[in-house]
Amino acid sequence: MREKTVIENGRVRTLCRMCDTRCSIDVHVRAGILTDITPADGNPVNQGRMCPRGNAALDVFYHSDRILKPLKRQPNGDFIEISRDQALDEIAEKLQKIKDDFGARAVGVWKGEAVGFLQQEEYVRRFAHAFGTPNYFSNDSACFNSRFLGHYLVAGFWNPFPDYSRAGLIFLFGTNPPVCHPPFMSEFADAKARGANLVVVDPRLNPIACYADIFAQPIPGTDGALAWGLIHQLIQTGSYDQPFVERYCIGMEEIAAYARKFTPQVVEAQTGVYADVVVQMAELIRKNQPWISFYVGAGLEHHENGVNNIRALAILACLCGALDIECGFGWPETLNRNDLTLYRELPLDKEKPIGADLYPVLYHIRKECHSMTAMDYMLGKGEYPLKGLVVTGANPAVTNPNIRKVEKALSNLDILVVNDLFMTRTARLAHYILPAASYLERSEVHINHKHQRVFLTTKVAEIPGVCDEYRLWKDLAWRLGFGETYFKWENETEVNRYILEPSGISLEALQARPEGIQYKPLCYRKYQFQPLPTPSGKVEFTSSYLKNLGLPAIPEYVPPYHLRHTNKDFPLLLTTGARMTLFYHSRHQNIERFRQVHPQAVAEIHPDDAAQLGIVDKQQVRIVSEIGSLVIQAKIVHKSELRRGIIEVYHGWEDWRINFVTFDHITDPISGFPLLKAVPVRVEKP
Ligand SMILES: Nc1nc2c(c(=O)[nH]1)N[C@H]1C(S)=C(S)[C@@H](COP(=O)(O)OP(=O)(O)OC[C@H]3O[C@@H](n4cnc5c(=O)[nH]c(N)nc54)[C@H](O)[C@@H]3O)O[C@H]1N2
Ligand SMILES: Nc1nc2c(c(=O)[nH]1)N[C@H]1C(S)=C(S)[C@@H](COP(=O)(O)OP(=O)(O)OC[C@H]3O[C@@H](n4cnc5c(=O)[nH]c(N)nc54)[C@H](O)[C@@H]3O)O[C@H]1N2
Ligand code: SF4
Ligand SMILES: [Mo]
Repeated sequence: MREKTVIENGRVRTLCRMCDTRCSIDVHVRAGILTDITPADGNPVNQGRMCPRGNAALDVFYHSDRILKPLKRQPNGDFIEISRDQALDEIAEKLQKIKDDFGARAVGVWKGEAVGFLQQEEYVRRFAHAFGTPNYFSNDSACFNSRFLGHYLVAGFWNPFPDYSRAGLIFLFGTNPPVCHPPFMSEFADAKARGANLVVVDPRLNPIACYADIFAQPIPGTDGALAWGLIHQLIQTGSYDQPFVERYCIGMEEIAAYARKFTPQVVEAQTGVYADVVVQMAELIRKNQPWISFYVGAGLEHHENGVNNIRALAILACLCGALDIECGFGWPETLNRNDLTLYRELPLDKEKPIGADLYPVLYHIRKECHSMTAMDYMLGKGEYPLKGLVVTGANPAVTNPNIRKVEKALSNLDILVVNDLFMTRTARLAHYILPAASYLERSEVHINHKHQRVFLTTKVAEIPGVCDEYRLWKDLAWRLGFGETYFKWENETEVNRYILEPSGISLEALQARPEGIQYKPLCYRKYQFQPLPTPSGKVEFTSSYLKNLGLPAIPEYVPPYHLRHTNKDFPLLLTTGARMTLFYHSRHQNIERFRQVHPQAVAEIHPDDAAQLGIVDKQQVRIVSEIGSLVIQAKIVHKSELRRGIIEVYHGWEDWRINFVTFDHITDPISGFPLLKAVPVRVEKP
């Protein structure tokens, strides 16, 4: 590898993009070699700190397994190196042929978590529409969209990062901040130091639960019943923010009537959380309102009733008056910038975006096609065929549910192109693999809505032959004949300049301020002087938009699949994906020093379940669901660490893929999210 660093010696300040938190870091360069990464000051996001994954960017950058040349699969399955020009020429030719034979919509594009969410995502969406296909897929079909929709349907927005430091009560549902969002921890500490209370609701004892005033371990998928129970308590005791509700909310009567049946006893029967604990939680809410940060994590999303459970919690936050306050359910103001997508210029709604008929809310609001339905289209079972796919920064052959089907579907494509750094499970199925640039090799605009700051990352180094995300889409677009019109910028710097144009912040100003620029002062309770961005302009406890689509207007609680369909063949519940500090989904298992800490996958099992099954610690067990099975090592945890009856397995292992066991056919009717956190299973001795 002959990397070229932007400076010969010194430090380059940029943002870490090893996760979406985006902490400020310094990358150290000595004699043209990247030698270290250290945390940098000046950015309120990380306040001079960094997590252990921060400097693993160098392990990735210099990894000996990195793909540095385009690869083409041969008929015998082997890959050979080819030139970038040959690869792009052949890819473009094949995509064009599919377009000519089957129409542009027979090609799809897929963006994963690794590349990011602003221009990185917009390049992909732009390319799709310029080519003529509406079929944009992403990891967001199983991440974040349910949380976004749950809040958006109530208030018209969602900001994923509340300012916990100013809360009197922090209420966490299904989230594990010390592992997933380490910078939240200093805010928790600040709030705790001022006497704030903490409530954690999670079937698994995650590290944050150790600091909680109340820790409740509900039956997975039942959080909606708890939310309604708390709503009922607030209404019954008259302790909600009545002036706020009267002035700014619609649907109070309907929710008051619906909430009535969720007495603490009913909540206990449904969720397993004791009735007196429900009353205690309500008391903490009453005592601290409106200064409450409610935060919902992925733990609530991966259920087939996720959006409505999250909606019920969003309503609870509004009843407390926690809407758009300093620590609450924030209404972010965005940067006035140019958007790269072409939804306005080239709308393709009539082209039948995949999944838009099944999950219209997902498509209307998120402009996202449904990745699980795409598998059927690839297998020739859709309304039209999906024949070609270009994937960047994703590893769906590990991270999507029902991967036996995913592998079959991807293998059925006429062309699969994967842009990645490594030979992943997904890349192995590709016809062409393109070497991707890591974030250290890119310069991109990032926005943090919580702090209303815009940042520009600095490209630190370049590897000959390895191209950034913009070059990938640009080079394909020019070969396909729409480069001149839609990908005219010379390079990503010119794109960055274009994105920033309307903002009044120049590229040069941002370059000079790597710690970011606040584009607008934070302003709260904006609903007092402008309508909310919902159809009615008010907080919507009832949604006529959903009603018109034939969905319940209020977030009715539907017990989870496993309670509605008890099956004695599958008496346990598999919950997947509780994150680990050192791994990021399917990433970093190839970093030796991380792998030493986590040498292999384990299935966490409650000791009483293990005893009943006659299983001992470290024994191999087979986890079996309706659709698949996986042999994995058992790890018997302490009885307080898991609710009884639950098996927990991490989802990102390349060699122990739990998504063989998870379903893609039980989905949330609003977001289309798969059931990944309460899958009925049994455990056998293999
Ligand atoms: N180190 C690391 N950090 C990450 C990631 C990573 O892979 N590694 N991934 C990033 C991404 S993309 C995401 S989306 C976020 C996710 O981050 P979080 O939103 O914090 O989600 P998880 O870590 O998956 O934590 C989910 C918790 O929900 C619990 N849970 C499961 N089912 C239920 C339920 O029905 N109800 C309740 N109340 N709890 C439940 C689980 O036991 C688990 O502790 O993390 C991000 N941060
Ligand atoms: N069972 C189960 N499944 C889940 C979840 C769960 O909790 N349980 N969580 C879901 C969630 S929340 C998410 S976000 C998804 C994530 O799923 P994916 O989007 O598939 O994310 P990763 O597995 O991290 O795959 C990222 C790929 O990008 C590559 N990569 C790394 N850096 C770069 C880069 O800079 N550029 C490019 N082009 N490629 C890069 C990596 O090598 C890796 O192969 O998984 C989902 N799947
Ligand atoms: S939390 Fe860790 S991985 Fe995420 S941006 Fe910060 S240092 Fe990087
Ligand atoms: Mo995610």
